[in-house]
Amino acid sequence: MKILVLTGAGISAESGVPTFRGSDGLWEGHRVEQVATPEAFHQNPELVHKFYNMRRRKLLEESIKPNAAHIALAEFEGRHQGEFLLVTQNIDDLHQRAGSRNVLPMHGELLKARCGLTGEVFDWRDDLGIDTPHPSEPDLIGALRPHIVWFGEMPMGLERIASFAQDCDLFIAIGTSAVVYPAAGIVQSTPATCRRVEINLDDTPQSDKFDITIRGKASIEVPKFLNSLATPGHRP
Ligand code: BV8
Repeated sequence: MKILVLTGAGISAESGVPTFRGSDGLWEGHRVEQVATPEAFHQNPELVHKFYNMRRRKLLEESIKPNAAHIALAEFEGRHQGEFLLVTQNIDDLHQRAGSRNVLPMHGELLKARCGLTGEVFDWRDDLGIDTPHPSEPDLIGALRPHIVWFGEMPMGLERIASFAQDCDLFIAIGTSAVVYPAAGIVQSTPATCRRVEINLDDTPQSDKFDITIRGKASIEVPKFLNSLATPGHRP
């Protein structure tokens, strides 16, 4: 069985990482959609760096760790015989820390920085600023940006996602409000034969595209659902 999983901020909520729309999508009075854009970065790089520095520091706090949903996905992947791809919209590293291997962070990664000139990507756990020197060219100042896909920018791995989705047998969307495209449209690129399962606290604009909608917390419902798949002869 070829399985595609798509996760959003809701899977990390119980780990203490704030969601976007649960916090009404505001940050210090700014709409996230206004801060997470190349235009905002061009006009006010300090503000945008501050936004991501704050989130990077939070992610690196001792208390922030994978929850039962992240762990269940990693364990399921380890047991699964068929193809498995975990696409996440999240920029945290909780799936990776839980042990998931085939992770595709389609909106980038908070713990990485990218050189705006060369496109080089670096692991990055410190603050970033307009005065941050390039790791391999110290006299090149201010060339680094967060390795994040902003609104209006092309998400990562779209071709791989599309080709995986077109013949997958099971698609599971977990903890996403399904309002951001093209991520929200992935469900519609799965074949008619694919079983589509949505695990979320609330209904979403895409809920009617799913065969099964499970309402509840990811840390409870994801392990429960994945265990049900492990039951011999279970057809989701
Ligand atoms: C693109 C990184 C072109 C940044 C993110 C005008 C101008 C430009 C573009 C557009 C435009 N109008 C529309 C667009 C397209 C735009 C878009 O969709 N906008 C929306 C707002 C309408 N999309 C883009 O710009 C994308 N790029 O279109 O480029 C293109 C496209 C294709 C091909 C070529 C070119 C780029 C979008 C990526 C933006 N970057 N993140 C950062 O993180 O700072 S998006 C950001 O919001 C997150 O990464 C996340 O992906 C996204 C959605 O959030 P969710 O993950 O769903 O989280 P949310 O809080 O919304 O929902 C949480 C859900 O969990 C809720 O339903 C809740 O009920 C549930 N939940 C909560 N707790 C739990 C739970 N469920 C279970 N258990 C719990 N405990």
